[in-house]
Amino acid sequence: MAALCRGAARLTLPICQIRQGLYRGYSAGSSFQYILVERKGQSQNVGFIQLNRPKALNALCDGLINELNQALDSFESDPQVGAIVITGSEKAFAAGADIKEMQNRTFQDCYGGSFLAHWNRVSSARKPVIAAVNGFALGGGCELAMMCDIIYAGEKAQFGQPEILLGTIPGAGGTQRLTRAVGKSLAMEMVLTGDRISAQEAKQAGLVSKIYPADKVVEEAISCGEKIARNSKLIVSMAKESVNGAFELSLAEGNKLEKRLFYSTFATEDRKEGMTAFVEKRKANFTDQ
Ligand code: CO8
Repeated sequence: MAALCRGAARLTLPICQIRQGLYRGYSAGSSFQYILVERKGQSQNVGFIQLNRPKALNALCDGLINELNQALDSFESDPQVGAIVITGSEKAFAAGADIKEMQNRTFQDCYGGSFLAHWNRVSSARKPVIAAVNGFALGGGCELAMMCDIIYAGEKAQFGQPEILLGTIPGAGGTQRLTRAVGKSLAMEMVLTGDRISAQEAKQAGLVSKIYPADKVVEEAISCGEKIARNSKLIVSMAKESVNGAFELSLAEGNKLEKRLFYSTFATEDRKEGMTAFVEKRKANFTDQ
């Protein structure tokens, strides 16, 4: 399937090096074709994934998604990494699922083969994931950004769900996450017309949390990742789980989940350390225990 993808650069990193946290640069003959992977930040504690299929505006072919999932698995199991940033290029975060790869699919292929069922790996990440979006975030690209926990946008970013113009509908959460993020009227308008919204409109509607000049978005996303990674990874995961509960549960159930997780923090060393450090007027030294 990966062979179907076109327009990828061949700068890659071996996954084993990512696991060991040993890499400092790119290495020949390594396993990634469609993404670039590094650890960033002063303490090398932010996992960084750059979609790198420039000729196809980072269209999300099957091979790219497989690599993205592998990189996420590696960062999730790397104890040094406390947050992950996903970005694209200045022209495109991602212009959607690969239309050329989908063009000749039949219903039987899709349904029988659970087509693109592995697309939602980002949404099951336990570590926080920040999307740094420049340029087009369309269709599956917008859906990918919305699977992340925080979206930072460049001033010229554009978000859209143009599937309707292709005779189909969003299939990776677009109708659901967009509606929760921006409300029914704007989501309907975007999904039914295929019209895009600007970064400024996306910010106003609550889809993105911050806008920066295009050349600053990635560094700001990394800096946000570093800020998160300075906290206890254990407690950060609990906080993330609790916020995500708001999308799945009733208010009463969500509040119960929050309370259980809040109580659970009292079983951790990091909660003790955090409060002791405050009382002793010093900086907390979290150990993720
Ligand atoms: N798939 C494949 N190739 C693409 C895609 C894409 N989504 N988008 C751009 N490309 C390719 C173009 O074909 C072109 O390649 P080539 O040079 O070989 O012809 C190259 O990228 C550059 O594109 P353009 O020449 O079109 O560049 P422009 O700057 O003129 O236009 C646009 C940029 C506006 C982004 C335009 O390329 C465009 O409209 N792209 C398609 C956007 C789109 O419709 N996205 C939605 C795709 S469907 C989808 O995402 C469904 C997800 C469902 C997930 C289901 C999971 C279960």
